[in-house]
Amino acid sequence: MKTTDADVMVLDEPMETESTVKPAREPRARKTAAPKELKIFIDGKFYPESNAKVSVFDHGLLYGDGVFEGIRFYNGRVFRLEQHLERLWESARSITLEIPLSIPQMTEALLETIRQNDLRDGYIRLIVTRGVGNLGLNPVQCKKPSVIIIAATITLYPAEFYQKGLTIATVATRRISPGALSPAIKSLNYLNNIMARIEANLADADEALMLNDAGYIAECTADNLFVIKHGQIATPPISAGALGGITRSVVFEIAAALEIKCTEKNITRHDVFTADECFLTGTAAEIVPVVKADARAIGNGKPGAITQRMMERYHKLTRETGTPISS
Ligand code: PXG
Repeated sequence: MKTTDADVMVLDEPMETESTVKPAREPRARKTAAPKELKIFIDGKFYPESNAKVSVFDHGLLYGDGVFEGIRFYNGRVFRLEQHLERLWESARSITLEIPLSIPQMTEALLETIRQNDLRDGYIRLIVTRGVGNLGLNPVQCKKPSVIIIAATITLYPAEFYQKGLTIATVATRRISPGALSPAIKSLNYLNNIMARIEANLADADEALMLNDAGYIAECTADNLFVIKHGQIATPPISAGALGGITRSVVFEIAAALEIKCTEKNITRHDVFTADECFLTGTAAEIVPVVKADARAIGNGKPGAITQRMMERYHKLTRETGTPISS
């Protein structure tokens, strides 16, 4: 792929990395090298991050009109890539957004983005926007969806979260109801979750517990919730407003392998308060124990034994399975 645009990197030539770091103001010169700029994939070309830009008329920006995935890669392999792409295509189909690449083309673009950035462990943000339109919200003017792929290193949750567990607080913001917008669509419009997240911050909790309009638990702002009682695991069904999380589905698999019963059922705050154990799942968080809900200790207030077994198994799976990055 060649191009005449000076700001664009071509796929088959090595890129010259520019530094965006301003000269140090301190009198002593810094010894550390300037951080390398990421190479971002936008519609078939790679751009240095300082020059990776989209139009202000893109409806992804104007209206949150688009879909995305957050994917992780570990030890040179992309974890559950097929499942993430399937969910992306389903989200896109649901909002009548036609992804301008085939699944094999998207797979290759994604793997190439990781290679271009010389990464073995990290996080991918894959975005498909409605594309450039006019200031009206009607997407009929948007002729060409844009595909953006960012591969970066990930800032992990502090180790303390996994060792000691985190706290959650029920928030007043309800998970958006399927009659308004299906919570199963991973769209670029995350204001519902962001409002809940703000409430959790204000309540000094690590995550927000979001209920649906009927008062049952849906999920947290970027994670699914599980409770364990008498050795059995339960999580809200998709119909309660939970996203069909990829990590959630891996938990079902691990539970089956460990012969632990794991069911989808409506869960209330009462079930959380009286659970023996509780944990959250998400691509970024992986499996993380919850030890307090609305300032009440869950179980003995420490990460539970089944949760810890699930965490170990999940960790092993992420390091040993997945789509190899190298071609
Ligand atoms: N629920 C919601 C609403 C989510 O957005 C999950 C559950 C967990 O799904 P997975 O497939 O990751 O197990 C998500 C995850 C991030 C980030 O940067 C992740 C999500 C959304 C926003 C940010 O970690 N999605």
